[in-house]
Amino acid sequence: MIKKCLGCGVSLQNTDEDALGYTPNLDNVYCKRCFRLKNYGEETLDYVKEEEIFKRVNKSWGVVFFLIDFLNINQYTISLYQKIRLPKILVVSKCDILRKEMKTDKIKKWLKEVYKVDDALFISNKSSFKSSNIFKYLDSKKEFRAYILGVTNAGKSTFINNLLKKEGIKKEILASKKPNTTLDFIKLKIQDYIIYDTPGLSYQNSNLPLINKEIRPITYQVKGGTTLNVLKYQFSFLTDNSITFYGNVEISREYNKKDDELKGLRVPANYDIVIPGIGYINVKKESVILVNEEKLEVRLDMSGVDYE
Ligand SMILES: Nc1nc2c(ncn2[C@@H]2O[C@H](COP(=O)(O)OP(=O)(O)OP(=O)(O)O)[C@@H](O)[C@H]2O)c(=O)[nH]1
Ligand SMILES: [Mg+2]
Repeated sequence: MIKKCLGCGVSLQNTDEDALGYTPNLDNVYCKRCFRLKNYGEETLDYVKEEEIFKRVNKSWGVVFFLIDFLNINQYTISLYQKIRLPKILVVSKCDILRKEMKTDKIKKWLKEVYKVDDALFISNKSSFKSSNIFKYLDSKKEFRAYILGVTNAGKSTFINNLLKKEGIKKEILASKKPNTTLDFIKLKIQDYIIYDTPGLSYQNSNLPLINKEIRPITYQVKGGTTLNVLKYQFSFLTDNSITFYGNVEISREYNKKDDELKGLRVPANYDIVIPGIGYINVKKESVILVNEEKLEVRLDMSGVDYE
């Protein structure tokens, strides 16, 4: 039987030092890349193409749990979720980052209203959200096979490691703050269930900040003529507004910045401008905002959904 690296899931080999899965000694549990990532935090640029992941999952059977952390819920990641043809459920991961007012039933309603997602589970690898809910869900569907899919760094491998730990199984898949840690499907038996860890799906522009802290929204009263810079994204306000940024990167302000390349983005009152992989900006007043990216998603914010 071919032995697989417990870190990334790739078949171990001792012949090609430059290829994936290389280890000088086939008795090792981790390949050289995972050993270096685990011990020295050294990352590589390898990743698995999303078509390969979908092809493999879609011709299989079982239930797909699709993990996305709250700040990464957007049109793009939901479109990935929609590509799955197996029975599936969206799982909002890292729920310890949610603020108290971001209640799960509120998020569920908003997911339904904005993204037409009917149901969701909520988990965290760091707080009391129950991971065993996935077993209950599998039982309700009379299934015992599950694929844990999702965006890179959503916490898939950490989630599976927690399940293994709870069962007293002494195995640990590699989890890290670097993107694309897992590089192949990893099959695990937990109780009577078969659980697959899978490689993360990526945004085209990787190199995004790790999301792991409680969301701390920052509100700005912006004057017309203000530009906000969020990493490579620029937002120039023509008129006064009140905005709140939800994300975990530094943002800077400039005044009367000249840039002819910007395009106008119409934003209704109480809508969000989504910044892929980073978070979103909630805009209080209807306005046209000049941005340096085409086709940014604008969506109804959570306060806009009718909660009884
Ligand atoms: N705050 C918080 N951080 C988490 C949680 N789960 C995982 N993390 C962190 O998120 C990072 C990514 O975790 P992984 O488990 O490697 O994520 P993954 O989805 O397997 O990533 P890929 O294999 O690259 O697709 C690590 O730094 C984890 O410590 C969680 O529930 N809450
Ligand atoms: Mg992983």
